[in-house]
Amino acid sequence: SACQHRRSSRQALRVRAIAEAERTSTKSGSMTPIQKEVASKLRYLLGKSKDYDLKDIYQGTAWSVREHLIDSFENTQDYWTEKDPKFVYYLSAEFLMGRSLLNTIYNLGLEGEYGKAMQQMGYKMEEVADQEHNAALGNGGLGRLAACFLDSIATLDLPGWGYGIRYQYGMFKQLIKDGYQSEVPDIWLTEGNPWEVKRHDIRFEVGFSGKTSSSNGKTVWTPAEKVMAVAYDNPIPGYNTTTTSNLRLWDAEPITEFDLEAFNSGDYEKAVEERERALAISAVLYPNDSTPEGKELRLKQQYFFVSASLQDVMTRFKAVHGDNWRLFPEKACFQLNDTHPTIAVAELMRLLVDEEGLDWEAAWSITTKCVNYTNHTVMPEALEKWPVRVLAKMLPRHMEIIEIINAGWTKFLEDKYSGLKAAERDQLVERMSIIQENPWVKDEMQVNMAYLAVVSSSAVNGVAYIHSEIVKADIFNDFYKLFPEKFQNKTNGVTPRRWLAFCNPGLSKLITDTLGSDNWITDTYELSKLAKYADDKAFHKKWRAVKQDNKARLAAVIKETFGDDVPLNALFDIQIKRIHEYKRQYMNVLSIIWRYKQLKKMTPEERKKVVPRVCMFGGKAASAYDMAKRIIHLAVKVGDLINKDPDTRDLLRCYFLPDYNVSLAEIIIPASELSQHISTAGTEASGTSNMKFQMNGCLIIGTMDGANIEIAEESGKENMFVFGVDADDVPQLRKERKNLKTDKRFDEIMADIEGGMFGDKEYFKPLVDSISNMKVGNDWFLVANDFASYLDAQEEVDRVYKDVDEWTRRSIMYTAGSGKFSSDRTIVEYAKDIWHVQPLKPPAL
Ligand code: 9GP
Repeated sequence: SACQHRRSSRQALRVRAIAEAERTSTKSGSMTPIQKEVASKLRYLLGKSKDYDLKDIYQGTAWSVREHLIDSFENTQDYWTEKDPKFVYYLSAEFLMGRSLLNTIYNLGLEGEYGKAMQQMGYKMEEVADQEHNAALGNGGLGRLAACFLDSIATLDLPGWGYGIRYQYGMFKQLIKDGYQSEVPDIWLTEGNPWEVKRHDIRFEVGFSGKTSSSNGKTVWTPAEKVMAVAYDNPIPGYNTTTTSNLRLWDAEPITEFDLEAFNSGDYEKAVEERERALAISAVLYPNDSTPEGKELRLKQQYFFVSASLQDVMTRFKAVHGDNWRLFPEKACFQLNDTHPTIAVAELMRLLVDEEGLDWEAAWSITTKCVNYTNHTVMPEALEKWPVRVLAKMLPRHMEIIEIINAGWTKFLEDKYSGLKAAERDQLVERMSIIQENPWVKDEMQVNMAYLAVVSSSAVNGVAYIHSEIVKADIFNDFYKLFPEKFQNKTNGVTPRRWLAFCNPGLSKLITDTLGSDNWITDTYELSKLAKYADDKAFHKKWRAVKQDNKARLAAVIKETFGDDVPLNALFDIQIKRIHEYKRQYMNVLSIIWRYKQLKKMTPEERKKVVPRVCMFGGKAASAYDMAKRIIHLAVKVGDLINKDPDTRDLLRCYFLPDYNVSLAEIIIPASELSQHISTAGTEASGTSNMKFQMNGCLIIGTMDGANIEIAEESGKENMFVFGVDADDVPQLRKERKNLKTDKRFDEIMADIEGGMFGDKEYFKPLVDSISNMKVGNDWFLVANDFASYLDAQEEVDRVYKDVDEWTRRSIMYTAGSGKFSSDRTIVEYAKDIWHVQPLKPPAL
């Protein structure tokens, strides 16, 4: 296109300009030290002394930043090794890091130097940063939380590392073709990754299947298959501190690269078979969120990274403390991020008993002191259960260990409840047993991983107040009654660095100028001082100007994606998150349809009074989640109709932004005015984007669910658009749903979709049936129950938006009330109440 052409010729001009500047400045010695570093990387690493494009500039810059990062990393790790403090190890199958360049530059305080160097070279830092691939080793909230936690752990100088898998392919890239989602592999490593360091010498064997035997009272496991786990370190810089921590990710490699014998005998396939099998383990992230698939490969991945991580930690411990294993809990603790790493419990027992020769009781005492578990969901399908058959085949020794743990556990329960009637006791023991019958598959026993985690952990926590209450009252109630002291709440948080300071430079500057310092970046409670300005008209003006600039930045993305100009006076209304029935994007689409129908009926005079809206969706559906994919299609088709309609297009738009990811969120969130967090009460464990929106002064329409409740407490419930049934009422309402007299507006919209207003009648039928035809679906997430009050809340949104002062006042109150939701606060609580780790700041370099 002409636009592209202009861009590339502009770029060519600039490339010539740098080459020229470099030539003359090298002579005159006027290149800044950073500029020299970048030029040197371009020349000696990428072999480019001329004709670089923007991608090359990114690479040169990133490789140069990496050197600063590694200096800080080594300094930290050496210091920690010398001091030997207690460490926390965050075991997680997902780390959704996003891009690293700007974050690293800012965290290390190098923005001045790099900014200047980029400027001299004729580039803007943002456009260079834009070249980086997103590291998408996570699905959504759970993986992004792990990334925010690492940032806070480093910023707070806490000795702690993350451990996970270096997936070859991360979260799939989402394409929207003819309005349908399609998935394309995320190829993110082909251009090299400046943010990792391969540790050729740090490698551990991980075995699978085979058999166990016993000799001299010791159990010996002889795996039939082995792979090598090789470490890749990803340094994690803290903000404004000397600490650079570590995320160690494991890559699977074959033990023998190539079977020469097979090759020589002409069997090429066999020659590479071991290699293929090994590579498959760390090949791909399972693209599920709250609905994991029970695939064997997934269990293999879980065991693979957990085993390598434990062996790694234990090797370091042994190098200093020999076999003084009693000291281990004073030096290490493990946080299980959801049930995915729970096999760690059996692996730690195996390593201590079989490999280190401890007796069972001693090993159990150590294990239970070291392990803690965070639950992130109440969705029963996401609480992993592995068939005994699968576990016994893939990890025979671990299955034996789980059986011994369960035998001890059920014996304990029988003794504890010996006073109960036999039938009642048996029922209770069966209910709480780690190994249970699968109610859906005849004669299949399964291991309930969440129960294994609860039984083996020192602490179990939920991720928002209401969620932790549900954990105690519902999903682990029997366990809670036995060990109330084990259960805690740790309300999630997000890093204010990435999610306010760096992604919203305009607001960040305004806040710093207003408060007279940037201390809020590490002490977000300072933001509460903004409340003083909530009614200050001069401040309002500046606040709104920042939002307007950010809206223009998002509008440019829409223009580039859809070719549409969106009205900048419209209310920017956002729902970005994984597509799931419980999150109710569907309900949002229905309300957009209703809005459209109303607009169509209005006279031109009436339309003049309407608040224009641009509604935006973003999010991926798990590849096998059929209903979620239908919801995406409906959102797209509704947009297709509305966005073209000359009667309404100035007043209403609907866009489904493809391939939602971290860096897109960094543009969307600062530009948002209203964001939707509308899950059925009691279903969203916490949510974390709600916190990011709040920090960026975006108003929330939401249910009393997850962290929304605490956000309302901090920023004022009266400033939020709250609607919908309460969590306590949900079970009863579900039972009564069949008899509900549905709202007329709801019925009308159902009939419209069914009647083909958006085309694809057949495709949308299951969607319509799921919430309105009680013979087919049961409206489990109570869309119909909440629809009327949702529309009321939406009307209230329009009313308040017209009152510019009131809207701005509320917006300021959101940011002012967001102090609690820094992940620094969350991590301080984990460190104090669960991990018992202390800050240890390395000396300056
Ligand atoms: O669905 C929860 C989400 O509510 C929460 O904010 C996030 C981080 O705690 O975890 C999500 N859970 C999962 O993705 C799977 O358990």
